[in-house]
Amino acid sequence: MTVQDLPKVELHLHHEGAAPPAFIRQLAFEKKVDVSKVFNEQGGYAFRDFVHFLSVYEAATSVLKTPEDYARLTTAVLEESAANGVVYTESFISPDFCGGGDVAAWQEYLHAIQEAAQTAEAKHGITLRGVVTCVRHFGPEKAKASALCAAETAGDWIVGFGMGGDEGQGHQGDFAYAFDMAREAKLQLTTHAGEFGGPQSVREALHDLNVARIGHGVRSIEDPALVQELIDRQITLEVCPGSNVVLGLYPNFAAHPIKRLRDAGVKVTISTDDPPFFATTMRREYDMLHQAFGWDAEDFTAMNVTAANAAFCDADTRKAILTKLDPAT
Ligand code: MCF
Ligand code: ZN
Repeated sequence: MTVQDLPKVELHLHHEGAAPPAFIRQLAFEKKVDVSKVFNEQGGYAFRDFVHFLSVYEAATSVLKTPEDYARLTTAVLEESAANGVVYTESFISPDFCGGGDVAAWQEYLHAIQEAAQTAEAKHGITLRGVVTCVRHFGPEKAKASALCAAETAGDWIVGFGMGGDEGQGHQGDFAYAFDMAREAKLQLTTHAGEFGGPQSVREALHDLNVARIGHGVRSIEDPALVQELIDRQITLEVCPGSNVVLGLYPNFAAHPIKRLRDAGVKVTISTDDPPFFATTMRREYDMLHQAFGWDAEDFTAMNVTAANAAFCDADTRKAILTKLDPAT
């Protein structure tokens, strides 16, 4: 058995960002939407840089128009994740794309997604939970509408609230109202920081939003006092090495700070972010990390246990995941 075959926990996956290109092309064909600008000549997603990636993401997402489309997307995404050995995943789902921030419409999308997830769980043994995610460059008002959708549907399945998008726009604290609403609804919190925003954005995430996890967070390595704060506060980083390499943060896996963060004592976990956009899969991430750092099955299992312990799910679900990671427990 290679490290690629291990059962895996993935905490950072954008629902639309995991859409196989062929799936988006098929929906575009059915709905007569022109998505030619979204793809390169090889049929993969085409983007020049981070800001262009965000607009290509939104253009690809524009073909997803109904709850039924999201049910089909969920089936396609979970089939791919299960084929990569993922046993538990939390995906980022945005009311902005699923009903435009309207609570009743959001509930319909959510119902369709959950139903597809239930079928996938029965078929492939993969468990999905949802993290409602606002989009930073859509601004604080839209984030409040997303937080209301999140609060109205919080429970065993919608387990968290988070934020992605362009870190160049505004500050984490501009979204404190939305995060406070989500916290009051007993949702657990994460936000993208320390990717393009640098260490200061991680400090803002910790101090202004009081999140338990950070999406990426890798640029914390540039600030030793911040690394110590992550350790002291037991913050878990949702690290997506392949995404960081493709978006140009680091030239290759060997230069990625995930090992230095882990060696320092920070809780790190491994995810793909938007796998087809970054030409990656969970199996490939494990393979590349094994090659770059020599990590073995024991290392990866330890990081999967860290991920299971940082998952936003309930205690019974967590226990079931931990058993899958190590049947001896
Ligand atoms: O993690 C990557 C890169 N950094 C920031 N944001 C995103 C990433 N992938 C998707 N996103 C954002 C993007 O703005 O999340 C939103 C997209 O619109 C979707 S959340 C369901
Ligand atoms: Zn992300």
